[in-house]
Amino acid sequence: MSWDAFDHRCMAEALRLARRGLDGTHPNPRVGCVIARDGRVLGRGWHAFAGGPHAEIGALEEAGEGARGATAYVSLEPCSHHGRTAPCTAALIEAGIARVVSAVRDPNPSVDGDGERQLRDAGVAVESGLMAAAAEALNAGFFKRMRGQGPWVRVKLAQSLDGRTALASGQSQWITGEAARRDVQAWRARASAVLTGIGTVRADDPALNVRTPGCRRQPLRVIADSRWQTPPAAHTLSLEGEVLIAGRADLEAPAALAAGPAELLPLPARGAHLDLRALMQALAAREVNEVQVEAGATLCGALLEERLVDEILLYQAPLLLGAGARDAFRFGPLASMEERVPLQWLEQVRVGRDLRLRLRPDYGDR
Ligand code: AOF
Ligand code: ZN
Repeated sequence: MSWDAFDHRCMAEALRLARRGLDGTHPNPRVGCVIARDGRVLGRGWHAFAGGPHAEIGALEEAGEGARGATAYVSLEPCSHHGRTAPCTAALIEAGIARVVSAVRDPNPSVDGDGERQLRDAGVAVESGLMAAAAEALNAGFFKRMRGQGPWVRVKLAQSLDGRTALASGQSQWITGEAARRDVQAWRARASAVLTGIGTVRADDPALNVRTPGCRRQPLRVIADSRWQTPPAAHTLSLEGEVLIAGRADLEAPAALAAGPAELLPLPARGAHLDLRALMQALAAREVNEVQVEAGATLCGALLEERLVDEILLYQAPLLLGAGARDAFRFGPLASMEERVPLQWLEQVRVGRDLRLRLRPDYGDR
């Protein structure tokens, strides 16, 4: 398939529109749509929240009669099923769209190529694959979950230049500056769930909610708490939004916790801890696309060892914390350099006085 510069511009615009749904569409993907004809954009749309209209519908509405004979650029294959809303394929056909260019096939088993098929059967020219990598990266969690591989796990860290995340006392406020802390809120907001460990709950009593103005959805807050030790008075339990406490099924949760606002999730044990794969499966079953982990070295290290980490969101502060301060990941010790965990750089940007580094563990087939 060959696409010209205008095709690329339109798809880039559809992807920009899709990003407007970054923190709103859970559990749906972020999708954008541009309708254009003769080198002119006639309609723009995006999916804002689950249950709301799909991207194509808004763009068709804006284009009106202009949609007849036009091209629709969609950052995801148009849906062909009746979900919370009617199929977009029917709306595109009805409006007289002549050509659909989509970035990537919808991995949802209820669509998965059926959208393209329906459009073709109705005589619409269908092209797929334009800017596919960018479209998939925007919905990495949705794609991973729909492929049955669980949610996308992003570990957020704030560390000193010597790789420390807190003093030995646990004191960690603040390693990074205000701009970085605001940025963390934005990444939290786009996650379906925020995961922490009981160690962090006991040491920091974190809120774990999203406090950006205008925030419409609180991610599910999850506490990995093998022994059901979450204090019933923990701050996060008193805030708006759902809380899930995951503990060992072979241990009984105290009555005070069971009577509280949090839902309890008993899981199989793995040694003295939780089976973290079972936890991720349980989250995927709740339609969690992206999990943001904000935890201490024990949980982060265990996730890394289980090869469950998809991405590290690292805020690197220009300061040193010295001997005895806490590590970011507790695992190992490694017997040889063969066992080291290689990471790939995804991004490096300055955020205020700190650096934001995004990395992806490259587990290879070690
Ligand atoms: C599109 N355009 O903008 C989106 C799509 O329950 P529903 O009706 O909202 O459908 C959700 C499914 O539709 C979702 O799992 C994904 O397969 C697709 N999302 N499709 O054509 C959109 N958001
Ligand atoms: Zn749709």
